[in-house]
Amino acid sequence: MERADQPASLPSLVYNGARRVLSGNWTGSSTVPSRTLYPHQWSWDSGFIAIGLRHLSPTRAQRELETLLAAQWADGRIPHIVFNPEVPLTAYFPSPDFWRSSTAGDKSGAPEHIETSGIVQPPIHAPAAWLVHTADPEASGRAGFLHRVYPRLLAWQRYLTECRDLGGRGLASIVHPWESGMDNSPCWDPPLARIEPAAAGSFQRADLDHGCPADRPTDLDYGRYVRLAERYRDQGYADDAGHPFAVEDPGVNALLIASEHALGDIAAAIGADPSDHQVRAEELTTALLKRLWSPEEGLFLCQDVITGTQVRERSAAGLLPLIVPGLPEDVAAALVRTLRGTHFGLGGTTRLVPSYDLTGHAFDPARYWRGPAWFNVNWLLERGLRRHGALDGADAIRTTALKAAVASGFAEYVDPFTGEARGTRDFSWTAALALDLLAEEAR
Ligand code: 2M8
Repeated sequence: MERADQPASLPSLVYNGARRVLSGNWTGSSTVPSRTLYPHQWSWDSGFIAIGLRHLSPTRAQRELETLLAAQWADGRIPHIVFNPEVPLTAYFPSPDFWRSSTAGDKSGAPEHIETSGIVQPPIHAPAAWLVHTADPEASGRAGFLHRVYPRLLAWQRYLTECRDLGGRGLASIVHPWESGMDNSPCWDPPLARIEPAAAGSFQRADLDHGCPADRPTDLDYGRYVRLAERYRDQGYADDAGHPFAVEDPGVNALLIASEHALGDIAAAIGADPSDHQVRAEELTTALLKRLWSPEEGLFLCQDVITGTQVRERSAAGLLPLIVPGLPEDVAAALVRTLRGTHFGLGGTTRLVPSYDLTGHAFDPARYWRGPAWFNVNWLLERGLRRHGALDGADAIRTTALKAAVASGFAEYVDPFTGEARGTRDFSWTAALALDLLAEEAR
């Protein structure tokens, strides 16, 4: 028990701070990433949020995921944003009147009465659903949670593995940088350079009202993001009508494999046959290793599907396959060496793993996904290091992330060298994943 005259301990600062952030960002049916910068529901954010919320309220964590799944399209896609109709259109761009999902997306099965974006984000949802279930399996069983979400998660997995295998190589492609979740990564610079930007003045950014321009993407990149999204919308969000941007990203595909494993766990728990998921997980792992592993770099690299070339940039996405169960031990060991080496500096120059190569030509410790450390990426790597027995590395990330979360005011991201806060504060997944790391420490 802490005495009133003693400074609060780190666990209580994490627990109370995270609970405050998650309560403040709860809308009654889901959690916004940030009240200011991101005032709607985001897909992969909700997955990470549910993973942390399960420690406060497994029921609320179930609700978080089920609210998102209620906006799933008939073709299986889970949209990257579910819009709250009570939020003014000017609060976030691109707003629902840009995406026009219920009309432009009707042939692809967009919901009629909920407005969403038309692109997707990385598939963290099946692992999140499984972790939420394990927080209180009996209550989850009584509520029928896994029975309800399994068919939806299955349709989502099939959308990615079938409609998005644009290279025909057994991996999913992203068709917009935002689909990676690592929106402004230098990995997108070469494929984006081919896209004619939307005219400046044809759209009005809202992010600069809340974020520092030096930390956010440039206007030129924003113009290209807008052009790509407009084009996809104008083809009815169809995936068989051609894409000017199509990239196989190792982070997205690593989560796809983790999802197939989680679907196997869910299937077994509800009395369905998990063997199909096990076979698919192995097939995806084989394709990931064959297509994206670079033994010379000790890292997975993105593949530009349109040009058929490797994107020669080192990003944290290339480390994320560490979370894949059954990754060959020599590959896992090489990834751990890369994490600790000059490009990511873990345990040496950096406090948390940076989003991009410290020695890369585009490295910037402050700019969005071009160097800063993000808590979700570090949480995934903590899980991966632990899975592969690199316990000291996992413990170091966990301790540093907990301290940085509190010291930064639960920042969206931090400077990888100093831990200085960047982006918006009171950010939901930072709070949620800190809670999960705290629970890991207690275990
Ligand atoms: C950021 O992305 C949105 C677009 O989706 C934006 O910049 O406006 C990314 O960090 C993304 O990974 C995250 O899901 C989203 C909300 O937190 O913000």
